Amino acid sequence: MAAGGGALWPPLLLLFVLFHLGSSGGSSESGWDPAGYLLYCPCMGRFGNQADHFLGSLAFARMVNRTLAVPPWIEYRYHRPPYTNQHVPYKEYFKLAPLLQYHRVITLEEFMEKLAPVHWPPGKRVAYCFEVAAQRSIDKKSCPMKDGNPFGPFWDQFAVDFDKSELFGGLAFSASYKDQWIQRFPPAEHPVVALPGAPAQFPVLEEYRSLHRYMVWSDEMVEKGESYISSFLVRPYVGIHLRVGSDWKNACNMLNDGTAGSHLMASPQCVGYDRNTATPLTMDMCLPGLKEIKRALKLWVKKIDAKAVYIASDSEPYTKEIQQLFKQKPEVAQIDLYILGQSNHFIGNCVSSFTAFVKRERDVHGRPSSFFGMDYPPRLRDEL
Ligand SMILES: Nc1nc2c(ncn2[C@@H]2O[C@H](COP(=O)(O)OP(=O)(O)OP(=O)(O)O)[C@@H](O)[C@H]2O)c(=O)[nH]1
Ligand SMILES: *[C@@H]1O[C@H](CO)[C@@H](O)[C@H](O)[C@H]1NC(C)=O
Repeated sequence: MAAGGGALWPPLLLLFVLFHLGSSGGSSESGWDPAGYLLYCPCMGRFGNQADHFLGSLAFARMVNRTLAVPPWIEYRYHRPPYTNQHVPYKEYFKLAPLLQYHRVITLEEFMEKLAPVHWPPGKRVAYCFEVAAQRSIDKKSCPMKDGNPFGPFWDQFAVDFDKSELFGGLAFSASYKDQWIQRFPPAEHPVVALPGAPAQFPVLEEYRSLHRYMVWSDEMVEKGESYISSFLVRPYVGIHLRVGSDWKNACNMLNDGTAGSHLMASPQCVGYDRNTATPLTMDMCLPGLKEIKRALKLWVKKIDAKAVYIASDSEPYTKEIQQLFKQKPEVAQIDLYILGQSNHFIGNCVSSFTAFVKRERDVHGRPSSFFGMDYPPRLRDEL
């Protein structure tokens, strides 16, 4: 008897453990979330833009209580191999686990691999978009999910085609529409909402900036970044972001013809989010000249008694004029972001969302930043 009972126990225990894992529901990687999923393509802009959109999308997913399928980053590699779009898994740069402290997420890769075959099979893939977006299609009723680049290649990497479209109007992604979203798309009838773009605004809203605290660098990135810092830099060091390439000059020219106002791309981060009280956006804040770069650099090097300067740049125009302390340049832009984030003082470009990534990360950790053309930026609402 005793022996028989003993033999019974382990399988029962095993069953219980399996059941327990299986029932963890939407909380993480296994099981199906009855509250539904949210999928989107980070189809606008490069990394800085995609990161802004990611934070807004994370907030939106929580608002409508759907698990967010975290998409890979789209990198445009036109000038070096493989000369096409690269899709870089979120986890290559950041940890997934910290996001779970804020809301339920799964990577899009894992969603496609483990959940889609059963719950979102071919034939049942519905696209969701604004009526106005569908107006551009031939029948005026289809969402432009795969029209052109990067849209087509993005869904093609997962061999996804869409079978039908669900159009909506009179809605926006902001918090005031929360109830309308939930009523319009209950998860029982709309388990997977797939959108052509991010359900978010650009630039990221002020109240969502602090969600950056959940974007934590992966161990590999920390290791690479730290080894770079210890090999080539001495603390304290000033990090600067020079956004001065030819594409940027064109963007900043909008300031000259007076059409831009104070809000141009990421500029709310330095002029303020309220258009009525925003400080004027100057050319030095958008496209700092050599004189301004030298001035700001001198000021902060002296102030923090810096022993080194790290220059991250979209191009290399001032390398001869400004003495660089090392030659090797990291081949991954995100290493630049990491090193700028770790600097003792950071001087960024107010209008750039690449800078905005660094500024948010530093704000979250209480590290000081300034901008070219603005030595003492106003405090934003989410700052510590
Ligand atoms: N490595 C590196 N790349 C940079 C730097 N500045 C800009 N880039 C590249 O240029 C891209 C700029 O696009 P975003 O990241 O969206 O940032 P942005 O400055 O707002 O620029 P736009 O997208 O043109 O509005 C980045 O993603 C990088 O690929 C830099 O300092 N270092
Ligand atoms: C949100 O989704 C989770 C996971 O499916 C569920 O447990 C919870 O009850 C939902 N909350 C609301 C308010 O619907």
